[in-house]
Amino acid sequence: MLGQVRALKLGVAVLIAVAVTVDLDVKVVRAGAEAPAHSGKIDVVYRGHDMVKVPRGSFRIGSTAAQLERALDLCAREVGERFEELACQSQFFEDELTPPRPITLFGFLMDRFEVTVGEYRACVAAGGCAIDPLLVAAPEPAPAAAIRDALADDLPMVGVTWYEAAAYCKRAGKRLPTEAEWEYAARGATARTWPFGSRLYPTLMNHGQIAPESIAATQTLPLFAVDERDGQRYRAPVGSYPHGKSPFGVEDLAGNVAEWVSDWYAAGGYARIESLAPRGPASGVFKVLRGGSYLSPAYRTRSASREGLPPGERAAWLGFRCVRDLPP
Ligand SMILES: [Ca+2]
Ligand SMILES: [Ca+2]
Repeated sequence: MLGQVRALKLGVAVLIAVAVTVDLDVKVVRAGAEAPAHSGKIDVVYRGHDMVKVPRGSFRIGSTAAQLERALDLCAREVGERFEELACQSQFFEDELTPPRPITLFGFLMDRFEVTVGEYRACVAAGGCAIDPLLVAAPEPAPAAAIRDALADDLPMVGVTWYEAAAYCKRAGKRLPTEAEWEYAARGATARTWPFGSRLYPTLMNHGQIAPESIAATQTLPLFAVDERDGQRYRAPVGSYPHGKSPFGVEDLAGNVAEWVSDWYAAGGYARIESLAPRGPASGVFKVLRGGSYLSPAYRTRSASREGLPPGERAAWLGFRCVRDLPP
C-alpha cells in the first residue's frame, strides 16, 4: 500500500513537471525566431568553488509527528480547500517520519551554492562533462529575453540527469551528497524546518506556489506555478538569498532549483536507515531530490521534504551541488 501511495505522490510530481513543460514548449517555439540558435561556442567561466564546512555531528533526520502535523497544516493552507483532500494526505508525508535513533555523520565540505551554468560549462569545455544539458537547458518557462539568459553563468545549472550530476561532481574530485548529509547541512543539529529556521519567511528563498484557481480551473490536480513575491520568477543567480542560508552557511538549500542527492529513494521511509553515515538503499527506481524549486509551494521547500524522479530525467527546475569528505 505504501508503495502505491508513494508512486502516486511521485506521479503527481511528474505530472506537474509535464504540465509545466507543455506550457514551455509553446513559449519556446514562439521565442525561437528571436533567440539566436546555440552556436556551439563554449566560453570558459569558472565562478564559485566556495565550499562550506559541515562538521561531524548528529541530528534527528525527518519529521516528528508534531512536525508532520504542521507540514499538513501548511499544505492545506497553500493548496486550498479544493485540493486539500487530494494533496495533503498524511500518508504522502509519512516517508519523512523520524526514525527512533539520531543519525551521526562524518564531517564534510559542501558547495556553498548550487552548481552554476558557468561551472558546468567549464567542465564541458575541459572535456569532462556531457554537453547535452547545455543544449537542452534553454527550454525554461520564460519569455524570450529570459530564455536568452537561461545559460547565464551565475544561474544554477539545470536539465542534468542524475548521472550527469554525479559525473560532474566526480570530475571535480567531489561527489553528490547523501540524502542525510543534504538534510543535516540544511537543518543543523536542531533539525529546523527550513535552513533559516522553523518559522516560515517566504522572502528568504526563491519558491513557487500553487497555481491560482483561474489557471488551474480545468485541472484535477493542483498545478505548481512561479511566485514573484520573493523577487524572482524563475531561477535566481546563486547566492541571491544570503539571509536564507543554513546554520552552516550553505545557501539556496530551500528552493531556487531542487537538487539531486546520491541516494535511491527508500519506499519504506527511514524504517531501515543506518545510524552512522547512511547511504540509502543499494538499488531503487527513483533517485531522491531535495529542497524544492522556484515552482514549489513552501510546504515542498521544507528541508525534510522528499521527492524522487528516475535518474535519467531532466527538468528545468532541477540541479545539484557536490560535497567532499573532510580528512578524518
Ligand atoms: Ca520565486
Ligand atoms: Ca536549491
